[in-house]
Parts: sequence; C-alpha cells; structure tokens
Amino acid sequence: MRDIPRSPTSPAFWRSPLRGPAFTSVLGLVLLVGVTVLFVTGLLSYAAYNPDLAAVNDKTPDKGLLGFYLFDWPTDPHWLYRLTQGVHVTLGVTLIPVLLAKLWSVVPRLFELPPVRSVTHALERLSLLLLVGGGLFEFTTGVLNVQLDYLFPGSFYPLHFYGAWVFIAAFVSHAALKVPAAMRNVRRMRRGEPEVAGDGAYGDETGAHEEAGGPHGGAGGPDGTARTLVAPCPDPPSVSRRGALAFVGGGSLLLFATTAGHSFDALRGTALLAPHGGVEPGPGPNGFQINKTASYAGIRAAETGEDAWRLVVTGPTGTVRLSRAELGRLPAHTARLPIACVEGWSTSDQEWRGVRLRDLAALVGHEGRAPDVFVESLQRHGAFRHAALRSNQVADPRSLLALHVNGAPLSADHGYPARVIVPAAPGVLNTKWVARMTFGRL
Ligand SMILES: Nc1nc2c(c(=O)[nH]1)N[C@H]1C(S)=C(S)[C@@H](COP(=O)(O)O)O[C@H]1N2
Ligand SMILES: [Mo]
Repeated sequence: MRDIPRSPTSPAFWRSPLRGPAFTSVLGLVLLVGVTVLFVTGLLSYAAYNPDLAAVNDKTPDKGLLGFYLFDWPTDPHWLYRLTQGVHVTLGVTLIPVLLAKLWSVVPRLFELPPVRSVTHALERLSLLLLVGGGLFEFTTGVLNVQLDYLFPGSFYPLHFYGAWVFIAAFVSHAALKVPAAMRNVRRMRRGEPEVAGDGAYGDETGAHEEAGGPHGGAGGPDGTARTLVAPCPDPPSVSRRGALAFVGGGSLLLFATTAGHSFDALRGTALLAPHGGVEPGPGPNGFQINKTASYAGIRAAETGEDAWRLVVTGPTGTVRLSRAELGRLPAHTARLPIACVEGWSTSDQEWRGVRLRDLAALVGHEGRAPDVFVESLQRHGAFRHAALRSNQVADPRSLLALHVNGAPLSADHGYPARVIVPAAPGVLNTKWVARMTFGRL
C-alpha cells in the first residue's frame, strides 16, 4: 500500500489523475470568453438601469471613474435589454459548472508551502485571492438575485457592480499571464502529448508562476521549474480527461436548457430552474409573468378605484390631475413591447395601449422637445417604487403610460390603474401603479 500524506500542503496528497495543465487550460479558455461576455453585458445592464440622471436610479453612488462609460440607453431595437440581460443571466448560470471545475482543478495551489516566498509571489497570491474571491462573489450574488431577489433589498446593485470591477481587474491580469501557456497546453493536448508530473516542460510556462518542487519531489523540477498540477502519485483513472470535460459541459448544457427559456421563447417549456421561466403563470390577456404582485407591494383596491385614484402630472406650467376616465379620453396608442427584468427573465411582446409619455409631457408645458421624467408609484416601500427615465425614452412614440394590455384593462398585479412601458428598457423602469409623474430636469 502506498503511503499517502495526510496534509493537503503536500503535492502527493492530491491524487486525481484528471488534474493537469490541459484540463485547467481548457476550462480557463472557456471562462476567458464567457466571463468577457458577462462583463460586457453586465456593464450594459448598468448603463440601461443607471441613467446617472437622478439619485433614484443611481444604485452605485460615488461610482466616479467607474461610471465613465455610461451612455443614454437606446430605445431600439425594442428587445435590446431582453437580449443583453438574457445572455448575461443565462450565460452566468451556464458557466457555473465550468467555474467550479476550474477552481477544483487548481485547488492544490491553495495549499502550497511556503505560502509566500517573495514579494512578487505575495502579490501574485493576492491577485489570485481577488480573482477567486471576486469570481465566487459575482456568481453567488448573481444567482441569489435571480433566485431570491428579496435577499437584496436594493444593495445587490452596488455589490455586484463593485465586485465586477475587482473581479475583472484580477481576471485581466490573470489572463494576460496565463493565456499563452493555456493555448500551448491545449494544442499539445490535441496532439495527444502526455502530461508528466514535474517535468516542467508541459506546465505552466509563464515565468511568473515558476514554483519550487515540494518535499515529495516530482511536483516540480529541482531547478524550480513549473509545478504542473499533475498528481505525482495519481490514483488509477475512473474517467478520462475528455470524459470529465464532457461531464462539465453536460452540466452546463443541462443548466442552459433549464434556464434559457426564461428569456428565449423557443425554450419556454424547459425553463424549470428559472423562477420566472416555464409556461405563462395564468390564462387571458394579463396571464404573462408578474414580478411583484399588488398585494406584495401593499397596493390596496381602495386607492386604485375610479373615485380615489388620480394621476398627478407636474411640469413647468404647473400640475394636472387626471382620473383614469380622463386619461382614457386622451389620444391612445398601441405598442408591442416585452417586459425584460434585470433578473434575466423576459416576456414575449405584449400589446400595450395607453397615452404617450411625450403627450403627457406636453400637457404640462413640454411641447416639442421631450424632457426627463421622474415616475412615482402608489407603492410606499421598496426600491422599485420610483424610477427616472431619460428624454430619449420619453420622446419615443412607443413609450406609454399604459391602461390596457392585450385588449383588457391592466390587472392589479400588472399595475392597474396605469403603468409605464418603455421600449428596450429594463423592467424595473416600467413602474406599476403610477401615481405621479414629474417632467423636467430633476
Ligand atoms: N411600483 C412598482 N413597479 C414595478 C416594480 C415594483 O416592484 N413596484 N417592479 C419592476 C420590475 S423589477 C419589473 S421586472 C416589472 C415587472 O412587471 P410585471 O410584473 O408586469 O411583469 O415591473 C417593474 N415595476
Ligand atoms: Mo425586474
């Protein structure tokens, strides 16, 4: 019987024959592409939701320099946010097995001795801490927000945003160091060259990562050549590397198939893992997905009735109060638009009917050029009870204060008596149970 060391700080403690540069490199290259897409779509989501217009949408206060890229989110194509956020969340979920397998593949490194050998080595380990910590943090907060958004009363946005910058900074420097070797490793694997523990030639060829061999030898060359992650005393394999990669890929595929339908119509039926996935929750014109219900938001029937409810519209020429019947007598327009939530789910296009936001602006003194607007709900608590829209969103002829959807009055849960709907915007800007609209610079 072989004498297996008990301490994980000994290279011989790690016995999986799967570990090695090839396995790690394949997963790393998949993450390189995937995480880059996640980062771009994530930043786009902040541009869409955080117009830097009024403190109310500004979920990342004092972002300063990090807000350098913010721009006016367009209203075309009308499914833009459905696409960017659907990709962000679906891809994030799909990459979970890859991330976990990648971390598993390098876990022996965590236990290396001595923990710190030099200043450079200390800095390198610190950057890996930010990389692994940042990655786990971003994936965890993302999944929690999608699955249990009430865990994050408003604080999800700044956490996920700042976390993303920390993660991406560490990710970029890691990629710069590792990608050349990873490409070489994958090419060698495809040529079928074997990996050998500790020969250094087939390892981590970046000079910055050269490491001395451990006490059990075989894990690094005597002259400090790279440790290769290949187990010096491996157990017999129960699955090939290719088999293991296929297993990880299969896990990703399964997550994709059970998530993607929350935003891609063709896969609706299989979106079992997505809270707002699957088939529509109800029948009839108002039967599509609901985020927060009227009762959750504390909306009482008494305050939405024809006698009680008035829309209060304010602008440079003063304030106008309109009942629902009076709104119904203003020119009505139709727009076919989806709801696309920051949680990644979206609906197909629904047919909304109501008054154009720019017509409401004109009622209070904004003729011609559309202004920004601050929209407030009847709802008294919660981060989403108000939202700011930019002038390009107000100006779009498809941006409505909707009274009807799919030919029926809005249901209580979809925002009766009136809700905002704006093309290409995140769902969170489509305020329900609207009570007040203030047009002009805020
Ligand atoms: N007043 C109010 N409006 C709101 C919300 C809310 O919680 N309160 N949720 C927003 C979010 S996050 C989304 S995704 C959409 C969902 O609209 P729906 O429930 O009609 O599908 O409404 C938005 N409007
Ligand atoms: Mo949302």
